[in-house]
Amino acid sequence: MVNFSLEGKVALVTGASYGIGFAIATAFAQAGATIVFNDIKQELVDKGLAAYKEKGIDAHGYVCDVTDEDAVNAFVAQVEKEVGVIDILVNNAGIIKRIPMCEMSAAQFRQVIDVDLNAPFIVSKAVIPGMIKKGHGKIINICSMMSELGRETVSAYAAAKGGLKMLTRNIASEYGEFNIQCNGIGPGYIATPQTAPLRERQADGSRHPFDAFIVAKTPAARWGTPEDLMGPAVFLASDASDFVNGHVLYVDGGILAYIGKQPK
Ligand code: NAP
Ligand code: GCO
Repeated sequence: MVNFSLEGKVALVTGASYGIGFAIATAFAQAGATIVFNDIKQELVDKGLAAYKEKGIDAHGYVCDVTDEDAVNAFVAQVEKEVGVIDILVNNAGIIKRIPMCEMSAAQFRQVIDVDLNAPFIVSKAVIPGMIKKGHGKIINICSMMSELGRETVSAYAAAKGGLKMLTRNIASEYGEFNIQCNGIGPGYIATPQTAPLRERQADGSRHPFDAFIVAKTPAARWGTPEDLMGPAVFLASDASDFVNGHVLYVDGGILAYIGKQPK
């Protein structure tokens, strides 16, 4: 029988106090996994712990900045001691800066690359040795439409998420022989705090032009929700996807398949 169960598995989802990470971790818990998450600030970890508790999930929350290699190594060692060796990693923590490229400083560009690309490298390399010892592992990198497409103001984010797609393929290539599968999820436009500025109502009550643009660009004719990512994430974390490796699963309501609305 096809096996989507995560019973007995330890799953680390980074930056999962709220938003997409929270929904993915919730789905993993519902499928039987023990949840570990981190965030940069204690207050966010506390908020996350309360939100998981409300859903009946006994999650383990830690403070850790995923860009800090020493802190990540210490965090993963602590999780292995206190909770167990990690079977599933979701590199979810991410930031975006919407700044026209010629106005963006190199420091701002580096900061986005640091969180969205360097950190998945740092966290993956911290958990892979444990996965090799266990004889299996699943790594899911949260990519983006911007792993494939560009647009005004998101040069650093697109460079990072494009790089993350290739890091995904490389981890699959390098560690597939150890029964580790590394895949990406490319969410479409999802209603979370990260995209809130793109959905703000205008002073006259009308839709933000970008909001209207995305709804028109999406065959599903709506923004995605974090819950839309739950099923795909459970699939990629479970034994059901054991021969899926180095793939990016776009969960975008059809955006990438669509040329756009024809003019009337
Ligand atoms: P979000 O609401 O902004 O949540 C991101 C989380 O990552 C926050 O909890 C944030 O904490 C945490 N984080 C940021 N930097 C961190 C660091 N250095 N160390 C640890 N945690 C850190 O974002 P989201 O929309 O749920 O997005 C989650 C992931 O999906 C991101 O990688 C994003 O790029 C990607 N994504 C989002 C969309 C979308 O439409 N929303 C689409 C495609 C891909 P703070 O609150 O403290 O910053
Ligand atoms: C933007 C958005 C996107 C999304 C997402 C798309 O400004 O264009 O924030 O980049 O968050 O990553 O998949």
